[in-house]
Amino acid sequence: MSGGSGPLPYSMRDVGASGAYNNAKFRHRSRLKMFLQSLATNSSKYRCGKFTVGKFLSLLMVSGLLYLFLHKSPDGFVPGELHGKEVHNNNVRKAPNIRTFWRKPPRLPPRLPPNEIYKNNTLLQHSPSEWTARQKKVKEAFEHAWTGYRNYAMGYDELMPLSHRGTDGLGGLGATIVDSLDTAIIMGADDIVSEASKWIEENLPKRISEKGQVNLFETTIRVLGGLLSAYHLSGGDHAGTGYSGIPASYTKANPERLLEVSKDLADRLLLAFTSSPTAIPLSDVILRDRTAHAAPDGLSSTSEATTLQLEFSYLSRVSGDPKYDREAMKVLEHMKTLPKVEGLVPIHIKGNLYYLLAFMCSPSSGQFSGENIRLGSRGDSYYEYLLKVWIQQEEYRNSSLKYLFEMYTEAMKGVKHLLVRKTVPNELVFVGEFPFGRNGDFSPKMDHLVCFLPGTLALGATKGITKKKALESNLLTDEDIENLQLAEDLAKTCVEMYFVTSTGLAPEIAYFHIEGNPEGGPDGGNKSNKYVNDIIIKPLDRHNLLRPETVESLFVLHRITEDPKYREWGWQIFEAFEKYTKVDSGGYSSLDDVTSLPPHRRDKMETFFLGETLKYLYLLFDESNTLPLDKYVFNTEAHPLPVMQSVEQASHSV
Ligand code: DMJ
Repeated sequence: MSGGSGPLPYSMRDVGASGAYNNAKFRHRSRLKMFLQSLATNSSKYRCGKFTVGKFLSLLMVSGLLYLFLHKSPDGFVPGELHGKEVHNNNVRKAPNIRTFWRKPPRLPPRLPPNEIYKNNTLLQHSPSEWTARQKKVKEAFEHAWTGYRNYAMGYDELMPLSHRGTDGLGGLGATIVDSLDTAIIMGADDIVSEASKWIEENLPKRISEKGQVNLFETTIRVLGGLLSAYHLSGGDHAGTGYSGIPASYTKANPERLLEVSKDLADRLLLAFTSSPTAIPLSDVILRDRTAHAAPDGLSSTSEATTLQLEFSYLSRVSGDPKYDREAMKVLEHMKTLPKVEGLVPIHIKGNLYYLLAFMCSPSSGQFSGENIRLGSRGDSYYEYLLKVWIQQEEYRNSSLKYLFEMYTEAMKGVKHLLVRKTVPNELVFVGEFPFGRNGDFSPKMDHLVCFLPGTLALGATKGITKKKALESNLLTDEDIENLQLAEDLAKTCVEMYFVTSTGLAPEIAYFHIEGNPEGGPDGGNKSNKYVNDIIIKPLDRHNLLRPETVESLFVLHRITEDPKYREWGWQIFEAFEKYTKVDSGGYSSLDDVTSLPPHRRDKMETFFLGETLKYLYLLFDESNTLPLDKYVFNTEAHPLPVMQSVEQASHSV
């Protein structure tokens, strides 16, 4: 497959009249062959005996070619493999000399940016069976990741793939196992389903009753979300095969046990809500003590407090107990009342500690703290859940939950008005930050975490159906179309954050060159990428944690627009993960620096690589619309939960 990005066509002459690229024009010309050919031609002329002006010129040309052949080019192309692209070595720049005039420009294959590859190169239209073969590769990667975890870290939260150990960074609930279970069910990785569900049944209840401190948000999205999704996919809340499209023959888990464990866990987590004097839950729970605590600084992350509702609401639905939904939804109702900046919110909320300290003089607990506005860490999934909670509860979309869609819509207007900018020189669209509020300076910084936004914007535009169907049914407003366009533009920027680096993997954070901003900085190392001067990657931001957000958005955009370029991009990213993060003995590692080759590895495989990244890649290459987006919402950890229809609607569809 062709490389995903690179410089524009070598010259306009390389573009045919039809606008299509003719690859035959770019066959590599060997200098040696050219020299021998010209020597042969000229030597036959010498045999004629006469020394003419023409012969003199030929001799000159031969000498020139000989000179070129024998001297190494100081600054020419250095062919090398980089995601199927050549590397243009710009490191050494010398003043032009005579050789510059003699040397023909190299005739290399055109390296086109992804869009143009899609438009002009029919070779990229892979057949359904090729996509199924690629999907199988993703399943093999998942099995490889699991094998490493099972062999060296079974029962721990995460695998340290280089030192062959496990680590409990998430409270010791075997987070990788629970995060992986629904992915294994979706992929039909039957042995893993059996191993994971056996471990959950035999060990998780005890762990939940004995373990200490866990973070409310992380435990909800990874563990509770994972249990509930596996419960649903195992037929817990529906008879027959349901809407998921997962073959009945695939191994499932025991739904009753999963629901029991979910309730026990959620009952303990619920204390974070009920112990708080405000609508904002405390950030941590001590599981064995059934107590909850605020973070030491008393601040809650906005995204953490507001990214709990899909899970708790679904649990209320399937358990018949409204308390989970009631407590979790109080947070969003409270958020509705807070002052915002064009729908945008600061990333911290004052929590319990502030409340206690300021009990007598300030009613401000539960209010925002500071003015830092961003859609990256601590802000991201607030915006995601405004939309997804509204989508999930179909029966209340036009009534009691309408406010959520209104908050989402206002926020996206705010994003477009305040945060969206374009880079120089190549006009990449990105979402920046206001670290000191909207009256402070704009920062052209974007976390990789922001790459969830293209998927969310696309979902918000069509509500999960295809763009084609939405247009045919006249369902798209001008704003929906605008949001869909922004989604596509941002997705391109997110993939360029990968393609611009030496490894083809994105850094944790990127900065962007904008007009009038003197801030410069190092690039990603792939000099052949068109956007190498648009994207800055600072030394401390060069790590990659195997994060899912970009492939998540590619999956959603592919489902909604049906544009095959999203799959091509996803495949390139998958190949880069395979090349640079796969550990032979099992598992995948994070990287310290995506801009250097070979990249230094970091001894950690995050649970979301199995829970999210590989799941989204698998579904991106899926040929059969498994887990349709108008029937499922994926929680922020990629655990699919069903859209909850009214009881009446549900009984019609059984
Ligand atoms: C995941 O745990 C979730 O997607 C969360 O919302 C953000 N960060 C990680 C993955 O990057």
